[in-house]
Amino acid sequence: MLARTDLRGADVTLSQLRRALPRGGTDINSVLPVVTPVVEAVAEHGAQAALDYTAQFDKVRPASVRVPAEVIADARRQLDPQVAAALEEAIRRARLVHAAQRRQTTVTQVVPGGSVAEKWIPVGRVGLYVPGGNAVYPSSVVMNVVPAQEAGVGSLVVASPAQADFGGWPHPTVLAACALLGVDEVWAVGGAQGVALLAYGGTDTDGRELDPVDLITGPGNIYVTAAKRLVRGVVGIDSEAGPTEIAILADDSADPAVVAADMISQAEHDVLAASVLVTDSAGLADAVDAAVAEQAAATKHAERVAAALSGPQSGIVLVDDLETGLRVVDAYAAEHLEIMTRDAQAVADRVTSAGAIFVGPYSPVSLGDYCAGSNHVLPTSGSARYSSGLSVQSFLRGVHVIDYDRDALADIADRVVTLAQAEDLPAHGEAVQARFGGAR
Ligand code: HSO
Ligand code: ZN
Repeated sequence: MLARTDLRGADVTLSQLRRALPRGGTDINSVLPVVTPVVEAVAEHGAQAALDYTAQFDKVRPASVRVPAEVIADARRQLDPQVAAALEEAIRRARLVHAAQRRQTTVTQVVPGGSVAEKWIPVGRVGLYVPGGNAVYPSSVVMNVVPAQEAGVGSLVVASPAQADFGGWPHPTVLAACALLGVDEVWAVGGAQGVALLAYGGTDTDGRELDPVDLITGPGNIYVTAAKRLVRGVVGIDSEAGPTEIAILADDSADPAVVAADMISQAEHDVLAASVLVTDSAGLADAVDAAVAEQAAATKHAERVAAALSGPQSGIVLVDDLETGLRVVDAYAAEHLEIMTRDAQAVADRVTSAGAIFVGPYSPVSLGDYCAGSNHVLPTSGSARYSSGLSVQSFLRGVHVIDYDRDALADIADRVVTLAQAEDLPAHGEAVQARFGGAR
C-alpha cells in the first residue's frame, strides 16, 4: 500500500529531497472561483447571505447565527460524563502549557533617560473556527480557545458548521466543549461563509449585532482555507492549514505495529492526509508495510485510510543512516514528527523543522491531538520551516513603547539628522531639530 522511495547510496540535494516527498494535492487557487463570490456576498449582505449559503451547502438553515444560550447549556447537560471528564483533563493540561507561554513586558534602558519597552497586548476580538466534516472536533475547540484565553483575549467567538442532524446547531459535543471552557458566543455557520461572516460581521435574524473579529484561527477544509486567504488583510489569520501529516523517523529498534498504528491514526482524518516513514532499516520498512496492510483493513474508516496511505503524499523513505534521515525530515518539515529511534531524545534535539516533535514510543501524535497539553493546531505543508503552531503568542501583539527625555534625544539628534539626510528625507531630521529651536 505504501509507496517506497529509496534514497540509499544517493547524494541528494535539498530540492531532490523536497521532491522525494510530495504534498497532498490541495490547490487553494482551484477553489477561489467558487469561494470568492461567497465571501463577496457575505461582505455585502452579512448574516442573511451567510445563512443562505448555509442552507445551500449544509442543507439546513439555523434559526439564528448565534447559538442560543439554552442550546449550549443543554449540550453541556447531556454530555457523556466520561467525555466531560476527558475534556476537562485535556483543558487542564493545555492551560498548564499555554499559561507558561505568557509574555512579560520587557523594558530596555537604551541610554540614561531613553528606554524602549515591549508590551504584549492581546488581540481584541477573535474568531475561532472549529471544523465539521469527517469528524467532530471538540478537541479543536480546546486547542483554539485555551491559548486565546490565556493570552487575555477579551472577546471570542467560536464558529462551527450548522448540522442538519442537530436542528441546525453545531454538533452538541462542540457546544459542550465551549460550555466547559466558558465560551458563550458560538455561531452556527461554517465553510467559506462562516469565515467571511467572522471577517465582516452582520446582523443576526433577531436583530442582534454580530461583531466582526480582528483575527481568525483554526483549521478547516479547502473552502475555509481559501476564504481565510481572501479575508486576510481585513482580519489576521493564523495560517493556511492543509491536510494533516505525520512523519516518523525510526530505526530498527521501533515496533512496526506501533509505527503502523500511528501512520493509520492520522490517515484517518482525510483521504489527503500524509503518513510518511523515514527509516534506515529495510527490515522495519517491510514489517511496517505488512502491519499497515493488516491494521488498515480492520480499522473503522478503512476506505479513507487506504486512500490516504496509497496517495502520492504517503510512503516509506529508505535512507542510509539516521543522519540522512534527519536531513529528509527537516526538508519535509512535517506537521507532526515522531522520533522512534534509540536515544530518541538526542535525535529529537537535532531536528530543526517540524510543527511538533513526539519523542519515543510513548509520545504518540494521538496523545498530542488530545491530552498532552501541547497544541494540535500546527503548521502543515512544509510551513513548519518558517512558522509555528497555535500558541498564546498567536493572540498577542508586541508593541514597542518609546520614551526618551530631552537630554537623551539631544544626545542622539545629530545621528538622526545624518541618517535622515542620507535617505533624502530631511523633514525627518527637522522634526527632531524643531524641539531644540530649529536647525543647529
Ligand atoms: N491531528 C489533527 C488534530 C486532531 N486529531 C483533532 C484528532 N482530533 C491535526 O493536528
Ligand atoms: Zn489527529
